[in-house]
Amino acid sequence: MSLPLVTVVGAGQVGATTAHLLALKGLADVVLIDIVEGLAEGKALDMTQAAPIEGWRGSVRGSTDYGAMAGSRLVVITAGLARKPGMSREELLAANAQIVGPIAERIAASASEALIIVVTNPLDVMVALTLARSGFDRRRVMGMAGVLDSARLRAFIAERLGVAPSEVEAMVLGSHGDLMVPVARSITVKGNPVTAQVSASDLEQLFQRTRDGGAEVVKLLKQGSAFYAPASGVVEMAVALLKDTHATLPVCAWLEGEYGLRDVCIGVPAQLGAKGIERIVELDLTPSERQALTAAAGQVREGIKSLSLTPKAAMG
Ligand code: A3D
Repeated sequence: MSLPLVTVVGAGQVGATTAHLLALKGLADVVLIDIVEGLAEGKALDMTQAAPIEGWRGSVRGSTDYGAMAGSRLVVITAGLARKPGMSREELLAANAQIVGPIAERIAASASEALIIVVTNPLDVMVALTLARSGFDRRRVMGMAGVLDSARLRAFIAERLGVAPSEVEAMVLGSHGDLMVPVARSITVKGNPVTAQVSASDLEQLFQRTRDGGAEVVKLLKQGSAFYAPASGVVEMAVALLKDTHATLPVCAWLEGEYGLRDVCIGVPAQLGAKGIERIVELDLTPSERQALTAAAGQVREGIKSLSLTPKAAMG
């Protein structure tokens, strides 16, 4: 049976780790693309030489040519800058829009049937930009952040309670970073509500550590930012899309009235399958969670406005 083709644009930390995981898990033939001459080719060659040891059967190719993505079932956008010290949110947004906008157009030209997962920050605005510039239907364009934020929270809760991380379930919605919205009632440990096992103040501390999860890694690394867990987050979404599992995961999606929000991209639970987002799942939120989601959407809307993406353009 042939494997689906997945292209990862950006062969940096997140992109290369994503390509490696996709190959290692036997999920896809992978094309890795980067503008830096030799970078994607070199990393792809290195991974290819691991295949006999690891026993995966897919191929990994590297290129500087966007045409190499032709025929992709899925394209993952990781190209762009991470926020550097002293760089404002607006500066990051403007710089990455210059990178992501043209890539979205190239995807529409070379892989017009593909689904797209965006990873580049600021995530929610980059998803809206990709939607606008690719002209794709909103079901086919989504962002990865909620899976990562949920995984961070699950890891911290598991550590606190001394249980396996896989025994903790959690759903984090909203915007990536400060404006994330953890849904306390969705959190279970071995199937039981976390609220029965962790006090409200301890839980709030774990939420705050999750909000600061990326910054905590950056502070330790001193250079660059998190990439192992982000790549795992992308691959969890890719499995649902490529294997048509109908899994419900928190993803950044364009809303048209769900959660009382429209014309904005924000993290919400969505059922994923071969056609992309099959359904946005509306959880019963508390008034404060709903308020936090609306506040996060407000900030994303400001970013969308700064790129002059009108709602109409954003839906292509
Ligand atoms: P890094 O290791 O710098 O890789 C970025 C790569 O993009 C580099 O190799 C560049 O050469 C390449 N690139 C730049 N412009 C282009 C282009 N036009 N076409 C192809 N390749 C290009 O960064 P990283 O991998 O650590 O992070 C990549 C992005 O993901 C950043 O914006 C991060 O902030 C973001 N990120 C988001 C999350 C989320 O959870 C949303 C997590 C981790 C990283």
